[in-house]
Amino acid sequence: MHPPLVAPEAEGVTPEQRRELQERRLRQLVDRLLAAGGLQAGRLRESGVSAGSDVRLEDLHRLPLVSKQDFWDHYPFGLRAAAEDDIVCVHGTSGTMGRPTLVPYTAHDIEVWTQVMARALGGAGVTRRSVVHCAYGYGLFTGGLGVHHGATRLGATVLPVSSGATDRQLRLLLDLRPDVLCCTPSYATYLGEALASTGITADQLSLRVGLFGAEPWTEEMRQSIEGLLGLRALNIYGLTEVIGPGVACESLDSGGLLNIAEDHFFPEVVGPDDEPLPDGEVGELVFTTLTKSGTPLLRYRTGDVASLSGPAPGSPRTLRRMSRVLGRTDDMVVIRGVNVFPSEIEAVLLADRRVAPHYLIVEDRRDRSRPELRVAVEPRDPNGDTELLARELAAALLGRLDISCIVRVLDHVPRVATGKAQRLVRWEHGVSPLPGIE
Ligand code: DLL
Repeated sequence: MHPPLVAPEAEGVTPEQRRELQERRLRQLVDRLLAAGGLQAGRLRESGVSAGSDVRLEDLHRLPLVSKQDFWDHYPFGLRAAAEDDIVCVHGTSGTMGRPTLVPYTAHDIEVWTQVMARALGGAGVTRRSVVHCAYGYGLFTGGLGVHHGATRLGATVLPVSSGATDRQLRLLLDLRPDVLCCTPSYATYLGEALASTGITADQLSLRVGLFGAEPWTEEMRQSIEGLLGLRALNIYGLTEVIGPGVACESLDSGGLLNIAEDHFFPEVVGPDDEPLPDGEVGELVFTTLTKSGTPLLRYRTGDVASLSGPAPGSPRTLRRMSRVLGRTDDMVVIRGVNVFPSEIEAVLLADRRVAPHYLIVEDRRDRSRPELRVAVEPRDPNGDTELLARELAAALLGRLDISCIVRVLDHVPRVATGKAQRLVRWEHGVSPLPGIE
């Protein structure tokens, strides 16, 4: 089933037509950056570019990169390229390291964001008849308002519930019968379990589809959420620096990969030496914001690890696609020489039906000469054989990751009711981050 395109002139053109548009937009972007002066203009000039006409799409990989560190070094608004009077709002993220990254938007940027979010929702089958329960946080975080902009553009009814107050969320899910749910995958799990604990089953709800993102999740988590809530769970990706949610999103017909809004956000994947990687190879995602004006970015390195692919065969959507985010370049844990992504651990844990979808990974570096990975899980059945479960999970982790982990089965692993789930903590000294994990 192919949900209709919201913007056929953008989503459905031939790759050649799109490439022409991308190149034209890239040249305009370079001219905008050069005219604005500042950090990116300086780097462009240093690399020998003095006008947009110097640049071709196929040479993009030779141009300088920009990173989160550049946002921090030029805090708060050093990467702004538009006049102050043209800024209409600011969004931000606490980021993975707890430091804020602030991004000023122009009215034009909000329009781009609204369009790409309308496309993302449309690909999930959302129409003007839909009721969208939006439980992403509203505020500096882009989740709530991003979904809101896109859903209103489609003419759907939005319930701007924001995050938290779970009892009220359940009430609204039952009384207002939304067919679309948007929130983080960890909050979807939390909502699903809260429902189950009140004796309500998924078939008493009217949910049909959910757009879940803002944090890493796995195929196993998808199955768990689909079972808990009785809907089709799709993955939506984005980041504040680039625009917010809507940079890429699965559609009902995208074959498990995420369609990239590549007419606005040109994707690349680079390897450890920043060399460009071909489709299918896993590396760091880099985006160029072809049309943004408030904080345009040439080759922004996201820190997110994924691979690129061509368009979904047989789909009217001709956009290139990306895999789900497999990890971050900066949350990759290197334990005794082995690179481990938390998502791989999640896949092993949630593949075991005895494990509830709540866990915490502790990177224990108290003894620097012998770092350990400790994994706390919660059993679905508190009366099951927890020792056997711990042993079997440790064996499965060893089989998949090639390193030994210490698995602890605990009565309760803390849940996330607001914000993004933090599933990896580092323990270098002091008290244990979770009693029972020692
Ligand atoms: O999380 C934007 C967003 C809101 C995306 C709602 C999807 C839904 P930031 O707060 O700036 O923006 O965080 C961006 O979150 O670099 C990824 O590391 C991570 N992330 C976002 N979506 C996904 C996803 C929003 N679907 C950072 N899978 C990104 C894995 C994701 N990680």
